[in-house]
Amino acid sequence: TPPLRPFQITFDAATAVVDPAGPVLTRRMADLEGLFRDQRAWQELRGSEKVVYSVHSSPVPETPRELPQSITTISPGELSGELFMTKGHQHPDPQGEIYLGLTGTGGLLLFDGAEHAWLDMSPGTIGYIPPGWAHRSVNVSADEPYRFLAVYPGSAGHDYQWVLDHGMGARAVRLGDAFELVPYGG
Ligand code: M6P
Ligand code: ZN
Repeated sequence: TPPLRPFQITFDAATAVVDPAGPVLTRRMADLEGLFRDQRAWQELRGSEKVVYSVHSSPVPETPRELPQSITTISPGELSGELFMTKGHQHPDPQGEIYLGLTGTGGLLLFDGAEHAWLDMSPGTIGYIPPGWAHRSVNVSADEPYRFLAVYPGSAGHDYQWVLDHGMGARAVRLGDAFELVPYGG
């Protein structure tokens, strides 16, 4: 592929439309196997058409030295109290990443294998993901989508098995009008 020329990308924070557009990924319950605490409830809903989150990318490719971007939109919702979330991943090549909150309210859960951290995210917040920290996003609102822009090194990669093997250190669970973080196993 030829080197990229400088170009402008516009996005609409209200709709997640990226122009020019790259790949769009849609994740439903069936794509989130082994991640929710209540596996019985997950089994019952695994055939659901409901979109848990979608990822709209720009055309910048995931190749070394490039800086791809994507806008992720997480629907409001929960499974047995556990808030809708992304799969979460670790970068096989440990490199950092930044998230910028666009709409709604969410959280960025990070885990380095020993310690977890939680960053509240809302429009205008930059969440910094240091190298070596697995990361998952959560929508903490009961009625509004949570949307954020991600910028990451094109050679970082996505390791999803790491999260299945190590967990994320904590889970975000609805508590009345708010939420609480509970131990990953609990
Ligand atoms: C952000 C970025 C992407 C990631 C997406 C969804 O947009 O971190 O690289 O793919 O969130 O998260 P996940 O890959 O964990 O499902
Ligand atoms: Zn990442």
